[in-house]
Amino acid sequence: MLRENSSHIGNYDAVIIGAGVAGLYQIYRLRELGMKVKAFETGSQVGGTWYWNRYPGARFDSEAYIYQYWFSEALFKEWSWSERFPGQPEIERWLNFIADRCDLRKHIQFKTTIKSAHYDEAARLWTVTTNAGETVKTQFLITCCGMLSAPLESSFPGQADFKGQIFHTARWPKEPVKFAGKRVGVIGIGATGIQVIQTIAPEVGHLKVFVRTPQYIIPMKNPKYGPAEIAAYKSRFHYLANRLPHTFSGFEYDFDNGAWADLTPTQRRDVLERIWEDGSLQLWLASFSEIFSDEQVSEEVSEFVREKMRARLKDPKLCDLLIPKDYGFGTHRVPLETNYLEVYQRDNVEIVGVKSNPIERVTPDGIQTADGQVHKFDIIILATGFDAGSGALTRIDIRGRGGRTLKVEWGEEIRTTMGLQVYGYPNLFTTGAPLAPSAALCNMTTCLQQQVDWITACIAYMRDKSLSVVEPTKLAQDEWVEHHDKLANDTLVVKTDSWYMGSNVKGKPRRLLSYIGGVGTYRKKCDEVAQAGYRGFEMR
Ligand code: NA7
Repeated sequence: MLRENSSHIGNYDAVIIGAGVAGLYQIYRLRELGMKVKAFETGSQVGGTWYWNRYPGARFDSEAYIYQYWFSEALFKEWSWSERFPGQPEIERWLNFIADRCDLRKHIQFKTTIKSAHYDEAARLWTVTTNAGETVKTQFLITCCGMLSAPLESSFPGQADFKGQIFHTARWPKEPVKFAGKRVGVIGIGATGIQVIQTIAPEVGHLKVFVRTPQYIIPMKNPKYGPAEIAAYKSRFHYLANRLPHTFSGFEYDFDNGAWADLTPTQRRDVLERIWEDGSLQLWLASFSEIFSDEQVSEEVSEFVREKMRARLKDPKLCDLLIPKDYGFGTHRVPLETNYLEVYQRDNVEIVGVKSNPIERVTPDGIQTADGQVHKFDIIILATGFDAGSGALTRIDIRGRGGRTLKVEWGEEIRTTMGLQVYGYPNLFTTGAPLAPSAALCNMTTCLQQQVDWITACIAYMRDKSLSVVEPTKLAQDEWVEHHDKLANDTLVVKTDSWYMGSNVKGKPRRLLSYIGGVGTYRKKCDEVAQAGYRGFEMR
């Protein structure tokens, strides 16, 4: 038996949860302030999203040269990307390179999951407990858990009894999975499902794809990079570092095509065709902002994409199952793809429509639909997504002032102050959390670095003034939630069901999880708050 206190492994100025894009940068920044920092990471290595999502075909939908850290021109230039949208192994190698070059690993305890974090008001400290029962005490607790890191792994009854192999895409094994000759079922055609399906289709014996809601898509253009392309993007370091923080989505491109109403139908079409040809998320995040708010523009751009999809799918039955009809283009995530639609024309690929004939359960042999049919498989792949934004935090027992718990509070309503703090939870900072512009509507590295920089500056300010506790006021949080909702409710995004609205998780309170005012606007608001001595954040 452990003696009392024998599991206490230290006192820190700051504890960071997660060693992905945000966690690594947060360690780096707080170390610069001379703080004693410790990070905990469930994985056995750094990388976060890019450690866990090692499923076949996983790759960037952000251009590699913008999915970057901007604190060091030398580091940016030291790493050379092999293509415009590289795959997961290369991205994971890059994050390991960052961790090594910045000597960050020594601050990280791997293979450790944080189970609870309780705030002690009298001591003004958080007690953080790991899965092994170890505890640490810390003044500041900073969650860098990622927005899409709580996988929906147990989606169906009977999964444990399946005789074959069953994987959620975000818990993919490190050892290669053998697909040759196998009967494979994939559930889900979000950004993840599409990458998996287009990658494994040529390899598997037979593939059945369970499709509930059709997806708009954009064909990816992914040229390989040689010395000339690498030199060209590297020479743009300063331009990119200055530009990305100010665009709508933290990408290089922005809504620079003029107002829809000012253009003729021919001019609009020309813009759409030109942007379509770019083979990036530009059509979604930087064509016409009206697609998010104006029903008619939304319908016209949606129809433009449907037309492109029809031309490739040809078969009316495939068109019926795979082309969206009842929600607008871009009102949830638009995946990039490569020959994804053509996969359904292969002899070894079949679609099972499960909108009106839903999946009921997993049986020992396969997947049973409501009509009683059992589809037999050797391998089942769950590309069923995540409890986004809030899930990573509600899976930890986080208790703030007066014993309040985040799980209970967010079970009723998900509220934050600028996605950076939560009222009632002093000295808890969050990155990639709800009500800030993260994954849904932002190039993640842009948003996460901005949040880490803001948090670091806030802590530096407090240390400078010998203040030890910071917490948003109830009023500041109410105002932020109201502002967030006002912007959200003026858009079409709130009308579409997806993880953006939390509607993919039964019982989750409905609210747009990402701030939709734009990355540049959000940054400006955060900066104004800081410049006004952290207005709305009480310090003592
Ligand atoms: P998503 O985008 O949440 O997609 C999940 C998919 O799984 C989606 O097609 C769902 O259909 C489908 N799904 C979930 N449950 C079921 C059931 N019960 N039956 C049939 N189909 C089901 O997750 P991803 O991992 O693809 O992407 C998440 C983000 O990661 C992405 O947006 C990028 O930012 C990176 P539905 O649409 O609910 O009908």
